[in-house]
Amino acid sequence: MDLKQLFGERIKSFDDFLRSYISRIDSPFLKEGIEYALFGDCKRFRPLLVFASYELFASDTSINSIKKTFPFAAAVEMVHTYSLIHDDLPSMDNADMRRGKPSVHKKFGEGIAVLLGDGLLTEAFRAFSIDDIWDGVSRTKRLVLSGILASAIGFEGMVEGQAMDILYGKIKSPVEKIAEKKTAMLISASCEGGGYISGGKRGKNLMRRFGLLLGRAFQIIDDIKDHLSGEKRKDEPSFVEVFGMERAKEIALELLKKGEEMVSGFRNRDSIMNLIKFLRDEGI
Ligand code: GRG
Repeated sequence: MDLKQLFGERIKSFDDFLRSYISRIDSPFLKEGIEYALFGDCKRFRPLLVFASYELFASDTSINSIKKTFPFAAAVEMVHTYSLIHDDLPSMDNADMRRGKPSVHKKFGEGIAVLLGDGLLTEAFRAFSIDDIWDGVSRTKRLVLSGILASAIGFEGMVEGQAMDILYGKIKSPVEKIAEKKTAMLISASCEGGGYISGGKRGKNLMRRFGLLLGRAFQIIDDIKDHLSGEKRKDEPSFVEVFGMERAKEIALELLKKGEEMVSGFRNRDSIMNLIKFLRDEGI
């Protein structure tokens, strides 16, 4: 399943927004790196989740209506990109390639890569306070949205998960917990925020739980793919290693099925169903 084919209009429109957003950033020394990191061979999976979650509770599902979520989706994508830049560093996962090209530290050096990650994380939160990029999302709602994102990625979320991952050689935390924090919480925040913009509290709560299911499945499927391609790092937590290939697949399928059941009663479910299907086809 090709996400670009399915969601081409959304991805293009979102990428235009992101380009225009970063064009306003006055940072002559880092500008090239910001663009390099944010664009490339990538899926925009988290932004697509924001849009699809918004759609579930929205009466108008046109691209114009979906644009309301672009600033939040951009914040999510900037956070995700920061996490990839830092994760690729030699002191973390030590990856040479990312998004179809040399990783950011390979291209610009480690110091600049650290700063680009720092800057993207900061910029993500600045976005919530820039009035003219938000259309019809109140400041109060933006405060809630920034809280959703912050709670998912800090010491109680992604950063803690990354610490558990790094320390796995010494302290074997449960793989379920690592996946939840390192991967699922940001995916869940994407769904929660999208659901909140159109569906208020109900959308927020339902999509947070939905996103956790999907996020856990995302990590298991990544473990399966890594295992099949032989790319697994030594001492890296892996569902395949802990549960075996067959059971890991079963767990991922069960999570996706539960997610499907949660949204199956919605009229505007096509996009979210397609994203679930995309994950299912990816690894299994
Ligand atoms: C450095 C604080 C810090 C955290 C790192 C990167 C990270 C947290 C965790 C990685 C979790 C994860 C999602 C692992 C799977 C690896 C993977 C496929 C990541 C890339 O996400 P995609 O596939 O990438 O959505 P694109 O480039 O399409 O956005």
